[in-house]
Amino acid sequence: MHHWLRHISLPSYSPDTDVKSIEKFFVHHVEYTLARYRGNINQMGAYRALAMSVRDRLIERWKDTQLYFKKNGVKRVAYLSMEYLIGRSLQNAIVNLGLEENFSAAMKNLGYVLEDLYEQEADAGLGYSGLGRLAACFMDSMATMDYPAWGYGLRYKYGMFYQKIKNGCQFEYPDYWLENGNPWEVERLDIMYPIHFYGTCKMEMVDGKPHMAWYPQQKILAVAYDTPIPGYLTYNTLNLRLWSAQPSKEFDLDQFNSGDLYSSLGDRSHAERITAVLYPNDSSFEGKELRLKQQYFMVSATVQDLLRRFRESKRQLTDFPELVCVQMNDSHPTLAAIELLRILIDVEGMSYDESYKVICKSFSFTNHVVARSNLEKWSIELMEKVLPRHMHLIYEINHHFLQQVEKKWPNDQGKLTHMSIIEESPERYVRMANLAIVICHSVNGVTEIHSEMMRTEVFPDFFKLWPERFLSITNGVTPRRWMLEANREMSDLITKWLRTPSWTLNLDLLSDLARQSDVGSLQKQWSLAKHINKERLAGYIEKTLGLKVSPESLFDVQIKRVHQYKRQLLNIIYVIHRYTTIKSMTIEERRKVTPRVVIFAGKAAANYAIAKSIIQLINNVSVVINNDKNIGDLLKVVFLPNYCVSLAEIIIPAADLSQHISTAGTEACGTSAMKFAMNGSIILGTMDGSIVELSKEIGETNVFTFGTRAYDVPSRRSAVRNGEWGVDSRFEAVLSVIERGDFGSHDFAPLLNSLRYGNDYYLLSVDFPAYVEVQDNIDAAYKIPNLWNKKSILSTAGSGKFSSDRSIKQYANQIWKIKPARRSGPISVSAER
Ligand code: GPK
Repeated sequence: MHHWLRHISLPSYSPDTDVKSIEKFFVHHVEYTLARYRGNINQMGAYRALAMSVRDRLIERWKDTQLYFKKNGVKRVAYLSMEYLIGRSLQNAIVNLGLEENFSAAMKNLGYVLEDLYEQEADAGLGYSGLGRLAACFMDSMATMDYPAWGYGLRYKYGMFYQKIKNGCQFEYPDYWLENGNPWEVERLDIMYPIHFYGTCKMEMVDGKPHMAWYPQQKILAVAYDTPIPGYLTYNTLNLRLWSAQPSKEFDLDQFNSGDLYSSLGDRSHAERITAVLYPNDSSFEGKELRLKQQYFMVSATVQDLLRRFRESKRQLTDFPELVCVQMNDSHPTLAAIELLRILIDVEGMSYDESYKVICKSFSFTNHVVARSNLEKWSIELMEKVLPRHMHLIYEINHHFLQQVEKKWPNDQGKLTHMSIIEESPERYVRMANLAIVICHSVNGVTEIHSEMMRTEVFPDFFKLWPERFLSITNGVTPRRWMLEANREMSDLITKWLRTPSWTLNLDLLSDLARQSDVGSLQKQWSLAKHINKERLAGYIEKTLGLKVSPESLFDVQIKRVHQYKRQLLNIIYVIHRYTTIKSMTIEERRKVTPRVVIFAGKAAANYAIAKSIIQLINNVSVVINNDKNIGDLLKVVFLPNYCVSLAEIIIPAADLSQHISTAGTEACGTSAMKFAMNGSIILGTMDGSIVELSKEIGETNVFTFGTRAYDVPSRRSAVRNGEWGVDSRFEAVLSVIERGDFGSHDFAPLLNSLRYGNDYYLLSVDFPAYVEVQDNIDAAYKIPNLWNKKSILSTAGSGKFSSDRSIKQYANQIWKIKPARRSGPISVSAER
């Protein structure tokens, strides 16, 4: 059969890329894939036909790339993440293929506007926040730089919830992103693995040797859904394999035969529930059984897939680390290592020591957590119930590990208690980060300051035991999506002034803009580009909220998850202060005020009451200020609902100023600041996470930083706790107008109490005076266009380091030890196969 297939050629299906061919493919998909008439196709239909035409071009490259990796026997990395915050794919695919011009012309010939069709696509929101977006940027960079890599994750039916604001309050709605189909995935019913849960373990004798056998109780199938990830201007196209849960037939049949049809259908939905919905949980940890099953489901399917592919090489399993390495995005996929250990020992019959060596050589771990209390830990009771055999193995690993600790620090009970993988009291838990550090050859933080905190505060004893394991790799973002696609105006300018388009592949070239930052004509064109982006955002604000804002005002933006540590509350408290100050001014004084539009967007976890009341406060304040005729354009407050990747792409290019004001020492990195800087937005931030490195690159005088430094946080916290910190009267005045009900009758008492009576853990009251002062400096700087434009250009010029290409190169060289494997362009069908 295979033999005969070889001789079939596909003349009409070799996807040419000229305008006429694109038109033909589009019409073909309208008629044959969508089964519609060409005269009668709406925007959504046109989007789908267009996406299919793009997909055809990706699929060929994608298959060729996989074959190329296989034939060359290259070492690969598997990137494991519970989240991928992809956003939209159509524009990204067309741009990465280098075909935006041709597609645009073809669509125009057929009566469509390409950009309008982009807007039809639903975001793939399979992640909650930074960690998930990082995984998506990393996939783009791995593909672009031709690294042999695979992404693995879960195909959630419902992504990050849809946020609506009613009367100022956040409501969460399910995000059924697959409603109009997903043209970017290929369902692979041929790639399916059984995943087992629950049951018991028994010690048995096999060939005269004791052997632990697991008799699981539940079996669910993992089906692969593959998404091609195109590299930018390379033929290479990677695979993101997302697993979806499906009931196993055998399991259903038992009940079906016993006549109980309905409960067999019940099992079906029970199985499917595993990949039904993304846990909307960031930074703080919630130990639910379904989440544990999601994690194991993802890693077990992935490890089986890695082994299947490895076996094709016909090499011994002890060689596994020479062909495969596994990067774990946070501790969530740590059970992957335990699953591999289990298979090597229980199924392959390898010894514990040999198997353990294999996993240590293969696995590495990225930590994204700062506060020790947010580290992931699973109740042992739950682990023993859901994954009894894995729990045994974890005990065994811990036993060997504690012997090493004992050897290094004899009779040090404190060290044993601290470092143990098992937490004994008050309840028994598995500490996943400890487990990950023990079994991995490398563990990295995501900025310099975060990595330093890992060495000194989060895992100091592990650092003393294995200093060589600890690395720092600063996060990055992809300049393709965040500059080239989101900000065409500015990208064209950069290409013009750098006299080369190659900065999109070598972001360090941006530094040459610094030299030209004083040039008048550049400044003029630069601010014009910003203005066009601001008009676009103003249009979006008017369309969404019915509110008119002036693009002449300073656009001041804070967009990120709503969290106490990120301090949106400090921002809105300052806005209230600014409002009352303007109100008390004479007309003469008001003329000197810099008009501002303060823009917020972000979601709060559904069960995070304080964060939700911060959203309520922002919205209530916006109602009062925006309707105050007395204030007009001097101050506007905007909360844009349903923050997501595609919304960020509109907001970021339009920002004059962006705020990253977490309490120092609480944000591991914060990747949005990198996107803002690349887009010429000036940073207002605390010396935390990425801001420390951004201000070094951009120059301290070109960013606005303020507030308590990380090393002073503990002493100031204790001063606040003990009532020794004198609170600024302006701060207190704002709290009392909120209390008085000037911003609605909502009960803001819990929010206000979180700032009073020594409760101000995030030091808002402490940092407030410095924040007011730096805001004054910003107002003054905005009044001098030359100065402001120069800072804006220098922000972009200094952001070259923050390309995810640089991050991925570091991972590849320092951790994965893999090399690019670039497949050259198409080879004729007969030559290849
Ligand atoms: C950190 F611990 C976590 C988490 O569960 N989810 C998540 O998105 C974020 N993060 C950090 O909060 C950010 O500072 C960081 O930039 C991002 O991960 C990527 O490293």
